[in-house]
Amino acid sequence: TTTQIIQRHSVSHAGSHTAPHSGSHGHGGSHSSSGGSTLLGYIGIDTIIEQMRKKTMKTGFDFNIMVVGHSGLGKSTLVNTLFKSQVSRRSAGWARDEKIPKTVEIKAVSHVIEEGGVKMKLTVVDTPGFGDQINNDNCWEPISKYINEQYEKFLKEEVNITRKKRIPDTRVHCCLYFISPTGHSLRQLDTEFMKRLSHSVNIIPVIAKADTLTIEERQEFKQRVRKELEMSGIEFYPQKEFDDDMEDKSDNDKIREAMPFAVVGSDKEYQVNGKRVLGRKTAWGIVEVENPNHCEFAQLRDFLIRSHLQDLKEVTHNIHYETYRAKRLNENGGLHPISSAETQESNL
Ligand SMILES: Nc1nc2c(ncn2[C@@H]2O[C@H](COP(=O)(O)OP(=O)(O)O)[C@@H](O)[C@H]2O)c(=O)[nH]1
Ligand SMILES: [Mg+2]
Repeated sequence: TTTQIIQRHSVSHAGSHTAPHSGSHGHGGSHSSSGGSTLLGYIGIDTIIEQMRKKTMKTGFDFNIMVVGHSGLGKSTLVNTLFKSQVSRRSAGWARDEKIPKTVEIKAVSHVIEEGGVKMKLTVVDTPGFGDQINNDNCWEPISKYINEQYEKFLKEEVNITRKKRIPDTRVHCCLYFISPTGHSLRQLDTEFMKRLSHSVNIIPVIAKADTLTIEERQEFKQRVRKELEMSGIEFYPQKEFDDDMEDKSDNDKIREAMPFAVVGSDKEYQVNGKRVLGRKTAWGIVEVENPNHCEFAQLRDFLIRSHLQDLKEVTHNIHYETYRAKRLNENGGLHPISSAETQESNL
């Protein structure tokens, strides 16, 4: 990480005339050891990381996940699992034994989760049973509408003459699509939905209720689903075309080969080997939701939160939102801002 350096420990780095906010060099143990460049001494470019860290700590960030799929596939349960698992075990105020009601409308639930001083507002958008009607022809429409409404809200804030310093972000950063664990193939509705929405949102397919398949069936099914998605030309997240470099590509290839993650959800805790774990109790034992030998929930969670959260947000902003924005501004006949009266009206 060091630049071309002559090791000079006494460099009096730019600390004195950096940001007007005082104390910005309090943390910077890193710069004194990195020395200075040959001609200029230490400039302090590397402190941008620390500066960004501080900003993020102060403002926090939004992260929005949506779940979609046939009713009864365990969407609401998985939402609870996410909130109850390591992601949020420490967050207070989560009612322990709430019964999950049948979801009847698109509903967003938010929790602010704090870890290491960083606040994340995690919102999960639960959608009602999708494909429950006899005629499912247009059942992706309300979901597509919701996704676009969030883009529209963001756009209106952006083109407003008096802009907020920080626009609240309700855009859907990823859409978990639940595939029924039939062991056969995707249904037409699945491919139809993913095809239609894959260009407006990051779609992450998952195999629901994976505990109903044997290990072998699971592997076979995963392979078949991947093949079918490929044949239908469906690009799920992480999309190959957005891999930035070879390192990205090789990391993402591994993930793509492991997808769709076969997950199990539960909001009940059991005692296993002296530890409390989230699990499903069956006549032959407990399926531990967060145990990587039992299912791929932990992998999915780590993928969403630990490795790809920032990228999900960036792809949403730079690709999906950008596409929406370009289309809208074209329709609007150029860049003239939408009047504030109009904005207010539509916010009602
Ligand atoms: N076997 C199994 N059952 C599950 C799983 N997740 C949820 N269920 C059960 O499936 C039923 C429907 O769950 P729910 O979360 O309401 O599904 P939703 O309609 O997709 O929101 C409930 O009885 C859950 O307890 C799972 O991973 N495996
Ligand atoms: Mg539900």
